[in-house]
Amino acid sequence: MKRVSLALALLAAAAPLQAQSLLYRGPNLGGTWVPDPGVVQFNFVHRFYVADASGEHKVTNYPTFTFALGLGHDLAIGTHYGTNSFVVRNPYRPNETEVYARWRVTGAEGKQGFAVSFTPAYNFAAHSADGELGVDYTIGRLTVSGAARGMSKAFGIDTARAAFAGGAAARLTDYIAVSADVGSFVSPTVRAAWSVALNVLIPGSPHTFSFQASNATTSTIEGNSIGFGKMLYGFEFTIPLHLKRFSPWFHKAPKPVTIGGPAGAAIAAEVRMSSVKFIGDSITIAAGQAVRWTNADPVEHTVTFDGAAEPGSPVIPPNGSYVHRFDKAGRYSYHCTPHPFMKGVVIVK
Ligand SMILES: [Cu+2]
Repeated sequence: MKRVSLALALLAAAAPLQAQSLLYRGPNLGGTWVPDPGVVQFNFVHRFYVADASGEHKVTNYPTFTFALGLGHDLAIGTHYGTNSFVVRNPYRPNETEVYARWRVTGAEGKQGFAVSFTPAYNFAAHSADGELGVDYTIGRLTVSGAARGMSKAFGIDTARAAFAGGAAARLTDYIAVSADVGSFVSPTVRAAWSVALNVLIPGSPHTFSFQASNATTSTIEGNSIGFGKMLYGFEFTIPLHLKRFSPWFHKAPKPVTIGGPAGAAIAAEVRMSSVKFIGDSITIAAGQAVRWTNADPVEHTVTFDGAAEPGSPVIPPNGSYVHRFDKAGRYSYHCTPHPFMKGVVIVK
């Protein structure tokens, strides 16, 4: 039983900090991911090739921006915007916008077993109603994915078409994965799309990053199904934005909290952290007295002593304060870890 709970704890630790990780899907698969409620997911795919025929090494770029908002109940709405698309060529429309909704019927990212989602979409460049049924199966460190896609007017041509895609992502460690996929139209008149990637979870952050090679120019349902004549290199970066983080814009200052503060210490001096400065940057107290730092800024600060003279504070949130008692005479210089240019000194006599 103990062993089982330890294994479960390890599994939980291995899961990424936030949903929507490149460690669980191939570059050209929409996957089954849905952002957590109140989270805006911003993903940025950037691919390019270098034309050296003219000797000028011209770089041509193929970016796709993804924005998706988690609505709760495994629902999301989102958009893909590709600014150099080859999906609609006649008449040529380089800018491709797709809006979509997604409903994850079952499963969750990183959870063992099946995950299934439906993604109805509309492609404004092609004037096409598109859709994808995505299925993932995760077993241990491997996730296998498949997608069935339908389009009412793919490429802006008045013919309904279907495409299929499949791929896999293998997590070599908790932080590194390799993935690959291929997508093709049924009875294809166009080139199939493929991709391979090396994916990393950036430690201590909710971000994932991939280095990739592919022949697809955009990350829409249509773009993920059609290859381009050239091999493109590039990357994807995933950024979850918690809307809660922006609440200070709309609400009063958060409740005051005090960190540290040994019982019975007489507070002999106050230091305000304001405008990214320590106001009262040099103070003198007697041994056994305490100093209180109060954060009047909307960002987090720390009181970190140089050369580890004293333990120092954890992160002090906006409106938070930190109390520290100095028992020995000396000169204690300190700074803020996120803002090393914030400096101060406590002189204890
Ligand atoms: Cu600071």
